Amino acid sequence: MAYFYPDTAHTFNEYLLVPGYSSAECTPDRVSLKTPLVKYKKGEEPTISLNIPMVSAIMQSVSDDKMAVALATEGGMSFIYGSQTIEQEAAMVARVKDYKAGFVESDSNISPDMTLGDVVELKAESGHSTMPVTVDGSAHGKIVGIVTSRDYRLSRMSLDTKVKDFMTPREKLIVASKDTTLSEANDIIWDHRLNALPVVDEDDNLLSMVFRKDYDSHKENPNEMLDQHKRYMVGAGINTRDYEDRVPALLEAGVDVLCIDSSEGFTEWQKRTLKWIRDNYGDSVKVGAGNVVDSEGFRFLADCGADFVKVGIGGGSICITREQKGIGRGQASAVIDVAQARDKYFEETGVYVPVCSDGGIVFDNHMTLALAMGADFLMLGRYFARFDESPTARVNVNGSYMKEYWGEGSARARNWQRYDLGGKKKGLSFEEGVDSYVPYAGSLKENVAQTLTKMKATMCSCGAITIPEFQEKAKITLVSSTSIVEGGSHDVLLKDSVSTSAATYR
Ligand code: MZP
Repeated sequence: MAYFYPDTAHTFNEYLLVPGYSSAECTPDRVSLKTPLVKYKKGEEPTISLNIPMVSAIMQSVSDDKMAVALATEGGMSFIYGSQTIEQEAAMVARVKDYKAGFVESDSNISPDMTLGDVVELKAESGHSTMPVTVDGSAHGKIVGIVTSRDYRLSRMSLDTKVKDFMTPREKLIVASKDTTLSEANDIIWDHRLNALPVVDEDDNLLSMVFRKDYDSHKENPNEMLDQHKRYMVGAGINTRDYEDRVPALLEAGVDVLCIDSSEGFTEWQKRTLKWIRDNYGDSVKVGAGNVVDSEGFRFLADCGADFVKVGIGGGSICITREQKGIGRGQASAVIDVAQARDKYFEETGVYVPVCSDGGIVFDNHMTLALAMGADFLMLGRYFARFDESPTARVNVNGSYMKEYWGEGSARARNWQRYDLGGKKKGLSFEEGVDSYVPYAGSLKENVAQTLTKMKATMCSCGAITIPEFQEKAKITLVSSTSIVEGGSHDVLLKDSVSTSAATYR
């Protein structure tokens, strides 16, 4: 007879945290959100810890190199999507590893034969007043000068004046060579009182620009996830089919952590993939596995050698697996069960295998709840898809800005490897995800800062200033459906809605 779970499966929305005693030391500025990313032995430190407990989902519409740089800057990590060719994925990883913070590709470039009128137009379009002049007007052409607003006087000059007649020419420019570090570049900027420093190769081709205004912002990122060579850290998704080719290519590109991306991780295919990695690289290559939703699945993957285990089936915002196949489990119940299995495993073996709660986070407070329930970190798709840095188009839908967001199991992504589990290539026979819009929310930096402020405030309300302490002290209660209603504003007329209907009435 089938096994019946004794308890109903619950989602995050059905729980609340009950505040605990907060001492005077318990203040948000003292809260550390550092959390292990990969397994470690009792008494040892994990080789990789995240500075904030957030990673971005292994999805086409979420994690490319741009997202990876933005998130690593804030202390989290992206997992570049694996549903692309090995070469494309490795190239994205390489771009993150090659990214030099503070060195930006110039996006406002002109050629010497363009006119002052062109400069004015470009400035209005891009908002940039510093424009490198290259022979062909491209971002990497041979540099022949630079134009800043100090080079022209609109009231005295004709808009037909050629750029070459008023630019600061190459012989008067201070430039840096390609091996210059950011701190050396900043010294040059300060010593010569520059606003911008072009970086060029040995043939004088423009590589990037370093701007004075970026100097301070770089210093403002104390949480940056950097490897020992001060490069941003990045993860990447792999599948259970082409790992013998994909893994070496990603490692060659400099990837820091891998993760088997699959809708179901409790499979022989994952065991084989993990075994192949351990046989070929020992423990030097870090690889997470998943997804599972119960203790049995966790133990299986931990025994197979996973460096972390990802939890969640069917809870993703774009996921219709539960409708299509009738499988899954309420995300909160899954996290609670797996986190308990992780603690038991730690007691028995002395090995701590971090748990990642993947999917189903709707509100910021769900993230805090997931941590309280035992998750070490969170994988988020919808949350990050809304930001400027996600790879998808921003579109205007009925007067509101939206970003596109589609599931890996949608016909658009066609990531059949994620859903067929393993074996012979079968192709996507039915969809398990949808193609959708999410409300555009602006920059990652501002949104993440806001979320973390709330997270830290909640932790303080529960008397904790570290994630392990929070997990130890958190008191969590299930809530009835009426108390969920009580949790929002109720029995009042919101001013926004009143003025809207008043306006409609008029
Ligand atoms: P969410 O943060 O948008 O709620 O969920 C993101 C997670 O949903 C991903 O990390 C992945 O585990 C899962 N996912 C991605 N695509 C699909 C799908 O098409 C999906 N069904 O379930």
